[in-house]
Amino acid sequence: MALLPIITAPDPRLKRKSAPVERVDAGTRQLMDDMLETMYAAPGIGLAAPQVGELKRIIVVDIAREDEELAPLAMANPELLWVSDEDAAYDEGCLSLPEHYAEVVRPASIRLRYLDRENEIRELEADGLLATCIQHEIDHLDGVLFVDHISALKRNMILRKLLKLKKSEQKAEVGA
Ligand code: GNR
Ligand code: NI
Repeated sequence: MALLPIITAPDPRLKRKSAPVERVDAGTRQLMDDMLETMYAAPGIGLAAPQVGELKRIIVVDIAREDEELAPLAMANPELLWVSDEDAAYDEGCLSLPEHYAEVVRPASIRLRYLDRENEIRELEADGLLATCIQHEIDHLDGVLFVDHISALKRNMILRKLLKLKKSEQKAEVGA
């Protein structure tokens, strides 16, 4: 098990489209486990492989609260099969856009297909926070961040702040 560094915006790797996994092998399982460990440590309720620099279609999710048992989900090649006409709005955050939140509207319910940790094809129906989180993670696999769903004004405000933060951190590293 290993904690992986999480990439924050702006970073070109967060804008790329990730490649499908051919099959879930030992290496894929290791990455899934490391991503779960990294997600729990952050803490977060989801994590997509490109956020740790791996441009592969792999996501992990666990929306259980702290007082509930762990409910880890690890998926390769998640694919939406159906989305509801009904929408739901959630105040979303992202480990790659630290400390910024905005209301995002998405389909309220979804049905998806994916490969599980054992390389078995599975289907899942989700609504509520789980549906929101899975859609947020699949977006990452297509180079889309939650700020791409909000107004350009709010998006640019958040991205400008993160760019400033990154520049000041880089200066601090160099010791300037
Ligand atoms: O930890 C996270 N919380 C969250 C809250 C609302 C909607 C989506 C999320 S996902 C986020 C972790 C993350 O950045 N996953 O990519
Ligand atoms: Ni995210």
